[in-house]
Amino acid sequence: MPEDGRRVAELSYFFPAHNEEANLGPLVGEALLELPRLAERFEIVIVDDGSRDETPAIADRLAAQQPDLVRVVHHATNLGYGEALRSGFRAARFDLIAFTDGDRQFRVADLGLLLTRLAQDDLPDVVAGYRQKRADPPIRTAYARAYRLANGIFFGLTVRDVDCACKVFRRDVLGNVRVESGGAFFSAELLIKLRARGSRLVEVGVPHHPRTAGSPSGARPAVVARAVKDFWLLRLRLWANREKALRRGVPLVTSPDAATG
Ligand SMILES: Nc1nc2c(ncn2[C@@H]2O[C@H](COP(=O)(O)OP(=O)(O)O)[C@@H](O)[C@H]2O)c(=O)[nH]1
Ligand SMILES: [Mg+2]
Repeated sequence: MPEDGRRVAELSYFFPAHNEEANLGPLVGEALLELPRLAERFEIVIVDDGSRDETPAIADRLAAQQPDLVRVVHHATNLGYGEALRSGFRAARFDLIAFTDGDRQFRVADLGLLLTRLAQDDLPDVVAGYRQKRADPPIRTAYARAYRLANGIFFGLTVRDVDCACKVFRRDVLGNVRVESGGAFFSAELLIKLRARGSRLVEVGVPHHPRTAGSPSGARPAVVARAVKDFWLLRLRLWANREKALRRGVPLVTSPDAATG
């Protein structure tokens, strides 16, 4: 719960799930328990990214059990991590939008740390978590360090943990941001473009837990190759014509601001 004990009025929470059959039920159960402590009204959106295990059926069952609180977006085929986040943002209906991964490496209750920070006097637009101690194999930490360095050098992006999948956004800042990557570069591109639009982004440390079910795919060669391609595409487009590059694509959410932005 946010430290001052106050709940936010409304919160959309979503998570991407690709072959997460063992994590889905427990994560939705956790969210149904924790979100009422954080928000007066909330919704849970499961984004099934073309899973080939029992994820689609389990997701439908969970939504049928709680039709007012749980919804599902299915991708017919596997479109990638960024496309899964894009679908989550598009489906979200409330003014505050949060996501975590669907593999239970973050705790839903820890979104409270982010919401507490969001309510502080400087009124940030985005609160991004950073993993206090990353619970992944050392090779992933090494990759992440190199990636952070590259984002810093080529985009001036100085956040501690670009890919930390524990973030909260005010809806209105997302109405002006367009992200083109559909892969793992999505999170970096989103933060780069939010900064370019002058959004206030702050960071808060969050615990990170080892994956206990399912298998990670974030470092697969195809995933990394797609991210590298999207990284350079954005860099070249920004060099060629910065304003035009920022206007490419569709806004992440629809909002009154989007019409003018
Ligand atoms: N890697 C990957 N993850 C996906 C995809 N679509 C959805 N996800 C979800 O994204 C989250 C992070 O994936 P994971 O494989 O654990 O990546 P890691 O934490 O970076 O090792 C999980 O919730 C996945 O279920 C996809 O196409 N690729
Ligand atoms: Mg993971």
